[in-house]
Amino acid sequence: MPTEKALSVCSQFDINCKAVSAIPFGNGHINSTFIVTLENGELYVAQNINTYVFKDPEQLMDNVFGVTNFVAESLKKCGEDVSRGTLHFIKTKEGKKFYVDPDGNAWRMYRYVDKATAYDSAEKEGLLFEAAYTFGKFQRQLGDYPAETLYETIPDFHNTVARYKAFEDAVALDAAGRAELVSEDIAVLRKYADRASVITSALDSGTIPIRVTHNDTKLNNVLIDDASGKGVCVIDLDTVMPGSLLYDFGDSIRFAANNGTEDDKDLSNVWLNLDLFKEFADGFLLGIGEAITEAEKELLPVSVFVLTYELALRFMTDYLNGDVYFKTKYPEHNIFRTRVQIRLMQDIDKKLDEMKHIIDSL
Ligand code: GN1
Ligand code: MG
Repeated sequence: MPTEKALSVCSQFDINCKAVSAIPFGNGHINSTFIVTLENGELYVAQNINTYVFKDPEQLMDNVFGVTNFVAESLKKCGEDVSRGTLHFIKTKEGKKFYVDPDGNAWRMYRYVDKATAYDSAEKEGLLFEAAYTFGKFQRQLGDYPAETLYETIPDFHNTVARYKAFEDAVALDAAGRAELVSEDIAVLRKYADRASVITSALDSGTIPIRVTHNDTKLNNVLIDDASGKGVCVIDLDTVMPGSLLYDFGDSIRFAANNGTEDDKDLSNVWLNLDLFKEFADGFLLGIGEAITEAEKELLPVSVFVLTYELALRFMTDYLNGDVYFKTKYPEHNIFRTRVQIRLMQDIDKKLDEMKHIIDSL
């Protein structure tokens, strides 16, 4: 999305001052994000919503406003800093929650959170603990959220069984003619098919509860205060939906406790760092507070495996479909990402017992 476009849509929002510059920002794989500076020096974020991924921006933004207002109320009650403890979205001058430009692109704006950083890796001591605590706390803050009022912005988002089916469909369709090139990776993914249902069946049988969860708990979806190193707030709220605590836990670990990166070309870098696992688990459990059940606790280690497997399936599916979902920088990007997740899940599988011991020790 061109930068001039981001700048031009700002005048539609209720910000009372002219926007003078917009620059691309962040490393998200879905939406296009820009930092906007106003004439008076104030900073905002303008974001182009990816409507291929989020088919109904109206419902999406209803969720986002609902959740941010709810967290703001919860912060007020606890006497905490409302201005930084949640994102603040700005309505359009017409009072709408987003703006559709003449080309049909959907846009939203929120206040930039100053002096805080979203990290792509656990590069500072204590960072992971803070991030984990903030994600855990976010779930706690939404503990009483009326889940039935939330739209399912992406149906079956963390339904790993449905993700497996989509993967098989993509292999069968072979839309981009790539299946033969990656037949070995496909075979590896198939070997684990029976593991896809671990979380879905626990939810279906009522063994674990449905909660309002974030569902995209990458380390770079939480802001950390530059001065204090404390967690500030959770961002990227598009997938806040009814789900399982295990989704947020497993997805965080697969990203933040991977010794390598999500698109590492050197697979020998890719393994689960148990020290980071411990730091994250510690922060997350403290952030959640009393709420976690024994059955959920039991499944924490295996959730890391399932969420990693799920993302391997998703990257592979997108590779086979011709890179229509995730932003890619080169044609093999999604297959490199797939291989990282495969390598990581195989390492995780070997470390399930060690993870269990760590959880028990906390
Ligand atoms: C996407 O938007 P972003 O980059 O935070 C994706 C997540 C994946 C992640 C993998 C809505 O997250 O589910 O885990 O990429 N978000 C959506 O990096 O699909
Ligand atoms: Mg993001």
